[in-house]
Amino acid sequence: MTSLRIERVDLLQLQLRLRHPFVTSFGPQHERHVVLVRVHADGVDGWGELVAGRNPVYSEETVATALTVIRDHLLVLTLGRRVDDPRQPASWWRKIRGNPMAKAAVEMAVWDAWSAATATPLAALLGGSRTAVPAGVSIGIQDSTSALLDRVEQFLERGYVRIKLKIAPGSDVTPVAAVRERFGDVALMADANSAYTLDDAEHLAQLDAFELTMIEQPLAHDDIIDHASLAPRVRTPLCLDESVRSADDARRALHIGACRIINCKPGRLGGLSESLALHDWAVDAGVPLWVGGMLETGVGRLHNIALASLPGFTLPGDTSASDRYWHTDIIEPAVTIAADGTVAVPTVAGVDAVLDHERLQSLVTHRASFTAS
Ligand code: OSB
Ligand code: MG
Repeated sequence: MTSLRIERVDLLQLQLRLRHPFVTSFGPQHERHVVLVRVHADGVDGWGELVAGRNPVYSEETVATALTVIRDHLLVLTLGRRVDDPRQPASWWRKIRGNPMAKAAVEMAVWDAWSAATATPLAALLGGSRTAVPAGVSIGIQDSTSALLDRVEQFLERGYVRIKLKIAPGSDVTPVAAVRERFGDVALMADANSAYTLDDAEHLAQLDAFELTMIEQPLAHDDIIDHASLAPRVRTPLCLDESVRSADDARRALHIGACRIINCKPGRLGGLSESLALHDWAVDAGVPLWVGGMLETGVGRLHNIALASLPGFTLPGDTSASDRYWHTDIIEPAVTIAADGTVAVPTVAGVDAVLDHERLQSLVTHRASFTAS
């Protein structure tokens, strides 16, 4: 039986420019401040990626708060301990409230170390069976409808099978109508990132004309009650992202009719263990699920794709290729789209084997190491 002692944790910070600015209802984003977590345990290295932003706009977590929580609270409960099941770290940290992205960054590194130590691909460890998952893409708000149509066309040409459009007041019905009109019955959805209120119910109902598979998180980031009031006023299914932070949150949201679909992001849920709990609940409850993204580098991207191989992820997610955001990824080979519009589920056991270590070293701006005393 495998057992790993967590001997050292390294935090590596890097700053990466996006190929194109990514514009959402939060505003434009030009770069990502990435923190990679390396867990060194019994001779193997496992990697995790912090998905918190520089600014607390998607959730209250930031790179700075997550670094503090990891250093001062998670690592003291982690270093020197033995893992004989990668579900354990999440339980060690249960008394630490919130801070799911900080937890996920470390927890996913432990899963990845487990994958390397047992020579088992992460997808297999998690119970995934698919060998490829559909490629979906999230498209930011563009300056004009013609720019948006060009962008959608490029992604469809590259093979993406589902298009998600970011919307916000002033950029919603018109661009969605234009994309539907131009590209026929392409699988289409919209993500509002909390930009509306219940007063906008009639306006949002105008989107019903375009047969979207869902509207993601139209209302407040921490709300389910108003979403439950909105749901019967629109025909389009609602999906929750920001306001579901645990499998229990999902159960409560479904119970009151706040959503019909859930976006599963391991960073928002505190890691892969909670993602599995959400997955298993969703399968039981018959709730469609998909894997979201947070503009990950190859590290988090491979983890997300492995997760998406589970049977309960019944809808295409924001599982895009490396070149969606990066000129050069920090993994080699990068994630690419196959001719059939899918991305391959990684068969490698541990991200370390595909990390471009040289390139990574050249990008790191700050590093810190913590060892078991
Ligand atoms: O709401 O799903 C979101 C990116 C950053 C923060 C929040 C979200 C997103 C995306 C992009 O939509 C998903 C991706 O392509 O990684
Ligand atoms: Mg979202």
